[in-house]
Amino acid sequence: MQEMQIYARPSNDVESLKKAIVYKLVYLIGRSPEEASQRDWLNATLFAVRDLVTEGWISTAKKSRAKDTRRVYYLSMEFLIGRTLSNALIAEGIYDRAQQALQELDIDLEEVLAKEVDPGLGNGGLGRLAACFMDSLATLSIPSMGYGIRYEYGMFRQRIVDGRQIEKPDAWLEKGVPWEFIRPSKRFKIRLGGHVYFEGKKCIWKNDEEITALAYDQMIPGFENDSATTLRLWSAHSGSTFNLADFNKGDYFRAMEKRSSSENVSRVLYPDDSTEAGRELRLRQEYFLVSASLQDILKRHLRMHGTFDNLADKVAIHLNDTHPALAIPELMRILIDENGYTWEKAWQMSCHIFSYTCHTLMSEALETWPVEMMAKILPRHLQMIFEINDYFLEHVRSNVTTDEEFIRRVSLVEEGDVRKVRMGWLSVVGSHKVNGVAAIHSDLMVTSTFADFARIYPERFTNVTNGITPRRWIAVANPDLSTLFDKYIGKEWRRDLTQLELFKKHIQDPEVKKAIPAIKRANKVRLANYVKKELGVELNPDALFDVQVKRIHEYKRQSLNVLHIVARYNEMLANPEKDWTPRVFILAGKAASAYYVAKQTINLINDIANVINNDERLQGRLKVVFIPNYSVSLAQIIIPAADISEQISLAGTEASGTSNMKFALNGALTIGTLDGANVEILQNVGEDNIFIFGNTVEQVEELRRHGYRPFDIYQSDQQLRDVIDQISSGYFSPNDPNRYQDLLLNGLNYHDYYQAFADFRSYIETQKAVDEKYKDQEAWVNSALQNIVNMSFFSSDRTIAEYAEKIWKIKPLKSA
Ligand code: 475
Repeated sequence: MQEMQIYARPSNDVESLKKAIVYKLVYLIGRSPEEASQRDWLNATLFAVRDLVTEGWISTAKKSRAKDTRRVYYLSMEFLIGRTLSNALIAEGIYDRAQQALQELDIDLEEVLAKEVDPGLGNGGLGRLAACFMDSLATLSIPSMGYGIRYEYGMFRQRIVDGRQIEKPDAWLEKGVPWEFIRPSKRFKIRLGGHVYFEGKKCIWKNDEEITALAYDQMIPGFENDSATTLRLWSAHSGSTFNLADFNKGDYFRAMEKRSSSENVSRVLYPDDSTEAGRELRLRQEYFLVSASLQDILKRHLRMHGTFDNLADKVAIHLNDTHPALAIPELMRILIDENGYTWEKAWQMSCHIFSYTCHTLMSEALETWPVEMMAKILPRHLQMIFEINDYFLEHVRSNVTTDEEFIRRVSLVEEGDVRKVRMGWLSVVGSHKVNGVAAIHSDLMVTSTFADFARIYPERFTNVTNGITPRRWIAVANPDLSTLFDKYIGKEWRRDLTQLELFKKHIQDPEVKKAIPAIKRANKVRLANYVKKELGVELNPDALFDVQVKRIHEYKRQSLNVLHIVARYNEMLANPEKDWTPRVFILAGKAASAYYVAKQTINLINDIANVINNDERLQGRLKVVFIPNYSVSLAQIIIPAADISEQISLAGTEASGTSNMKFALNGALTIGTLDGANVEILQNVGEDNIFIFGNTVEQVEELRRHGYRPFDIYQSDQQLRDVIDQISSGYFSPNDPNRYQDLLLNGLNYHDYYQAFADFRSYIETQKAVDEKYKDQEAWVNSALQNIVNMSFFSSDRTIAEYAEKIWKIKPLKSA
């Protein structure tokens, strides 16, 4: 059929935008401008801007089909994409025009932007990384697609009541999502349960449950490149399918009743960061994502090629951690059972197709599934995993070692009271590349978690250091800094962060040296206003803003931060006349709902804040705030306002960290351990521009080997002892003096698994160096500038270019 171009790209001048917005308001939303609410204006603007992106999106897909090059599918249980409108306006290069269009309609763009829901479809770093990656895939025009789950309820909303975390459901869909496209024709049946039997050599899986997966698409616009990639999120639908077993038994009513329960599979995001409870619903969710995505990928491939013979040439599938690792046995099953491929051929294709990123080193975070549970839900997949295991162990025995201890360790099935499938092992065995997310993490990966596998497959392991998108984390979050860059080096840094090299020429320019602290101060005022409005606490924008924002977890050591705050409080009271650098400590983050210690930590921070903020002897020189409900949109306000970025995890525990990069790029100085990407930040900014403290990985291990005794440190360090005694005596919780006994005595004094006491002294001393440096504003601004201009390595565009070249073997689509 001859191609018809019967649609025209809408114009994006101010006048056209204005018309388009009003048109959407009236004809799509059904409101007149006079009666429209802010949300109506937001939605009208979103619809109008969506139109601008759509044409480039359609033509990107067309181009990609025509070129027929390899494409990458990024499978992730989480995508924390953040608000879409501001990002889209910047990608389309029409922020100012949209602002003016709305202004002419008497509407304030900033106010409208703040109305957008921030979909919380992720827990933390892993989910946000996936979102930065989508942005970079689009900007680099890499043939790609993201697949995830459209959870009805995302990450819980966090409220703080009497200092404690309360979780509230996040019903983000209720207000409508104008940015998405529902795809009623993209629906797939997801089969679950039942049993397996053989007909001759052919294996048949007779399932007894069916769910329908329905696709919702979001465009991810590239930066001013007329192209966009797709994020396809699956929603569970009972549709017209039923529990077949019940239906066949003639139990119509029960079959109907189960319809809504089958939709449970996409009901809610698991609010756990790094530790999984091994719950059945989670396993079903993982398979739901995998099965729907693979059916979609394979159908597309078959439509284009009519055969799967060349599947591995055309398809790369990336596993964002082990959560979608069932894709490996699922692809094997489809190729063998449904398409008659031999085991060897299917395995060869599969290994070529899959690659896997590991995001953690903590052994408790490595996913395993009880064999029994898997047998019930995915009987054929379990069988396939056993077959993969036999094949793999045979390979090990004949090529590596016959040591049975070794074999037992690397087996995909953990033996014991409860036999379990090890998803990390499965991911390594079934992928051609496995990467860690920062240099130190990738090194540790091959010497600890995957040491045995590194012996079996030495060429398989590699590093790709994480990155962040400069579009959202500078252009959207820090408009004043963007304007400064634009003035000196033009606009291209948004697409190519190495352009910051050009800015190096200007860092001695007196105007730049004046602009940097002025921009920082304005961002601090913006945050202070937010805090005043939300918490009623007054912050002094001339104080040093010291920020730790991330999930609350013992290994991230918010507790160490707390120890320092209390130590400082005591010192200030003891020496009130001293020339104290005024400080504001800002913390935010969610605790997994069942994570007692993390919740206690939040309570403690709030209790301490309450005492300190009301202690007039401090003369306002010390403030502590815990900002509730940390999210992408809050990060956009908090991070550009930071002077100090707290990255204080125990060395060897934080795989990479990504907020560390966002802070530094926005001109904060890091106080951090030699952990995760901090190590590479140090290499890039130089040791004069970062505050490194604490034990190294080697020292941490040495302490563990020789019996770490936190109580000895407590006894020998008077300042630490005072702090601990003060907290445990109920100084900060007078109505409940024993509140922190558990946390302190059992948690820290006797175990202190994450060695906060061991790093306490060095942390305190380093914090003093921070104070001193802040007094010398010129030195501080110089260091801030060194941080900013040396961050280009940490652009997610660099990260994605590395994945594309080293792992996926995919080239960008050249614009035609
Ligand atoms: C690391 N989330 C960061 C970041 O690579 C790293 C785990 C289980 C279930 C649900 N979510 C998770 C994570 O493991 C996670 O967010 N990991 C983080 O990935 C990106 O920068 O160091 O902790």
